Amino acid sequence: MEVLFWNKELETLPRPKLEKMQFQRLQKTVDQALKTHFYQRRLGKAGITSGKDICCLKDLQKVPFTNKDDLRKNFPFGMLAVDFEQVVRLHSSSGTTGIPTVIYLTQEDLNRWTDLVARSVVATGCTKKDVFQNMMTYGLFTGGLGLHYGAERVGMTVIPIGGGNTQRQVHVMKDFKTTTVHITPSYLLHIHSKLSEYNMDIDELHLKRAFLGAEPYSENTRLKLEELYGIDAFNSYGLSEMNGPGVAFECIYKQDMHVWEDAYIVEIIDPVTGEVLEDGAKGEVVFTILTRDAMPLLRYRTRDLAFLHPEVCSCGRTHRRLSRILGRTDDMLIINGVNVFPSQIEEVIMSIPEVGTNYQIQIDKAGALDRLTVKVEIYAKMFTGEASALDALKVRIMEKLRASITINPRIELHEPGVLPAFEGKAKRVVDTREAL
Ligand code: DLL
Repeated sequence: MEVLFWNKELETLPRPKLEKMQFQRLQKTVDQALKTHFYQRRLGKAGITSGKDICCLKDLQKVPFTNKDDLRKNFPFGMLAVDFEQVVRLHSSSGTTGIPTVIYLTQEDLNRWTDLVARSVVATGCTKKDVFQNMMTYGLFTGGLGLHYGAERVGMTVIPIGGGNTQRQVHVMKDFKTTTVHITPSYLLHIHSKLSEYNMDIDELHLKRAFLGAEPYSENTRLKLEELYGIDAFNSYGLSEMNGPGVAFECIYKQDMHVWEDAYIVEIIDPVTGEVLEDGAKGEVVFTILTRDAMPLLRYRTRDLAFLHPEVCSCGRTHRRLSRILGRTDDMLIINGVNVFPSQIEEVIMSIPEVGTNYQIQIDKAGALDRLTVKVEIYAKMFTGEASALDALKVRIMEKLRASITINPRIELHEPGVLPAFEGKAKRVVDTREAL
């Protein structure tokens, strides 16, 4: 396998040099953050009034955490560190509560982000010969424009189609011989279930790779998609607060995602105590962005759970790798007292060959007790055989799930196309307990 680099020097910088660069950038970032009232107060309380108060990288631990609530409370301009006229772009998200958060970028910030995305796509083997169909939503969501500019900078042929209109997506893929797609894993699964309806065969497409991200998914889902399409699927992680995609990306070895550490300091903390954990230990991911003037964010708590690989990657990059996101501090379900992560359920059902491309997790009340139902679509051919085969499959799914999550779920088998499908981020869990 040929390892390609966008900026070999930066990507393979020896760790001592990389850490020196981080330290210098951290001091500057703290000074920049101190231009906002928010950080003047927050850092002032911790005795930090200048970047010079940070004397080594470890001193970052003196800096208090920032969280989503801080962004909401200071909406819209409370965390802006430059004159508004210097801002050339903003992105915004309206989380589940509907209170928006906003991220600002100067022209320089945008250039730096674009470069990180260019670096990410080249790490997967992309060159200007590739045709890139960007099937993420454009607009305030960062998935569309973020990848768009990075792929253009590499010189790839960009098709800015955005999300939705599945039939057209498939035709465009065929007509322009798309080699690379950027898409949520749930939407790529859904598209596969539609191919026969559009009389399209996978062999008519020229797909080589997919960048999958923006939502949690299991390793088994990746493997399934790689097999269904005959492609390499690369995990891509990011969040609007840290610009968007291009924070961490897999290289051709697909052994988890390099965090671009010249631009981000990543820490893994104990989500309860806030203590910083060693590499290899699972905890909450915390980022400090080092290359954004318009809106510096220090020690931002993502609520995503993962771990860092201490070992060096075969590609030669020195930037540490972040594991797949294993769950979120706020997505754990408590079902009759047992803790269950949706990711555990997905990992199991996607390992069962008869299971198709969509599923849903439902929790409701049956009397005083919680009831977990896992609804899965299975391939149509299963419904033409013996009813007893369906019963046996139900039992097999139930037993495999029970072995993983320790409780008995009800299993519903559905034909393809019955469960709600998603063109952007999927909503897999329907929990109606509180509504009762
Ligand atoms: O989803 C940015 C992005 C766009 C990443 C396109 C990758 C590709 P937000 O809408 O702010 O930004 O959502 C960020 O999505 O904290 C994770 O919980 C989740 N997430 C993003 N990528 C992954 C991934 C974008 N590869 C939130 N695996 C994050 C698991 C992911 N979860």
